[in-house]
Amino acid sequence: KKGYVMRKCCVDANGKKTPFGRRGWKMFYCTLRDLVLYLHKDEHGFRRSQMSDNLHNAIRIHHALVTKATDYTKKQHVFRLQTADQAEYLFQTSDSKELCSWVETINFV
Ligand code: I3P
Repeated sequence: KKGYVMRKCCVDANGKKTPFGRRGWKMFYCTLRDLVLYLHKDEHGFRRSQMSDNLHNAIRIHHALVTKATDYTKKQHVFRLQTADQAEYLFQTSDSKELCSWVETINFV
């Protein structure tokens, strides 16, 4: 699965709250492949990058937990991703169909 999403970092991989200045929303082209969520500036990111660059901004979703972020009311169609290494992110999708699709796809792999 692929598509544009907005991402916000909430908790870093060490389990500590992401510091102010790095908590903003940012747009990414997101590609889910082999238990990894790759985040690129646009849809050409994969083609342009070396695999080492691809992994730089990637999130491993093995043993991750994905839920609709119904408690986050500032934006619509948002899901929460909690990784095995205790990082936490919010992702805003374009509509409710996309939201369900991302949540189901990530939970299914
Ligand atoms: C953050 C940015 C986020 C905001 C966050 C700010 O600032 O304004 O949009 O989250 O608030 O810290 P910065 O870009 O300087 O990191 P919301 O959109 O959810 O309000 P937060 O610290 O309450 O998460």
